[in-house]
Amino acid sequence: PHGTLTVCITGGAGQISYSLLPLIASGEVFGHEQPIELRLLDIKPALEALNGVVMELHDCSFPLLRGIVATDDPMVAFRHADVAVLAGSFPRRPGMERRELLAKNVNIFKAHGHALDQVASKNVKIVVVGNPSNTNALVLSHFAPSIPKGNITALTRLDHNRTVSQVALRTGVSVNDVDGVAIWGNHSATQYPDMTRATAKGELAMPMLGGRKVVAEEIIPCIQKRGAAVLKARGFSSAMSAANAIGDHLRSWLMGDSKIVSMAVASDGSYHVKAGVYFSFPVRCVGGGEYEIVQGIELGEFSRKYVSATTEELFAEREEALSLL
Ligand code: NAX
Repeated sequence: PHGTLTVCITGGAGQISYSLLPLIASGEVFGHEQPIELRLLDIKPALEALNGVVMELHDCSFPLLRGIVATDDPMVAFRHADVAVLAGSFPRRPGMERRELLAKNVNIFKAHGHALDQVASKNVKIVVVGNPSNTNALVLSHFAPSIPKGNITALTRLDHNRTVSQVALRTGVSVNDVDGVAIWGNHSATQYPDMTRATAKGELAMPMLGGRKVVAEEIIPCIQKRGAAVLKARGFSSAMSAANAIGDHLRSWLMGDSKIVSMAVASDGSYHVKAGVYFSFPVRCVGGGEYEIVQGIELGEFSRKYVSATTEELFAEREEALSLL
């Protein structure tokens, strides 16, 4: 028999949460036997909207949903949390400087890190979604010293899924038949969607994709700028696909995955990325919240220049964030 899993979502009244909640509460993420208690955190001005979300959750009458707490107090929201999805963050306003945005988010992730450190389960599994997600994860871990760094991740599964999908569309196979893609580095425009070892139905995909020139000039920029393209088309940033990716990330991480996936995790010197940042790597998830960074991949010259650019950006973001603490 399963005990109840306490799942906390910050930015509970936001659009990603709205798409994620039915996946979690219906059993799609943690399995159809796993009872769930939800904790929804948002800020005071959003509490009325959050209450509407709670009403709708009740109206869904999900059999696995054993309780809902909606609050603006992180100490209440994170109490005994087993899983925390951190989507609550300060949005970029027109004309806002990057540093100003970073400063707002440093404060949020400082407060949330502190609260998680105090009241969450020591085994809590955390996925940071709010941007800049890798650096927010770093700030969080700094203020949550009692939570193992390996329990903190940032989301790059959306970028990974976008890459899988582009390879499938462009080689004419189904997404199930694509393997071997990876996202390296920051969840930003410097991310490196790596297709050099991708296979479509077991065959190397690069030639079918049109070779290095097409990959470099067309496909990589398409994935790097996909978020902006969705925002431009929809008038809102990606939410359905982001929620779907969060579900995939948590399912792979907690239940295991036969395929290699991408997650931003604490760097440990693998691939010359020194410890000190949250960096997306290809990882193998064996289940139960354990992962290992896949070792031994030969990064050719083509890949190395992308990996160094995104590494440099992450260490620069790290410096900037640390200067704001
Ligand atoms: P929304 O603006 O719809 O929702 C954000 C919610 O967070 C709002 O309800 C807001 O009131 C709340 N919030 C703000 N400060 C808070 C605080 N201190 N504590 C708790 N809640 C707080 O954004 P949404 O579209 O849901 O996106 C959420 C975040 O995900 C954004 O930062 C966005 O940039 C980021 N994304 C990250 C992605 C990734 O792959 N890592 C992809 C999707 C998305 O762009």
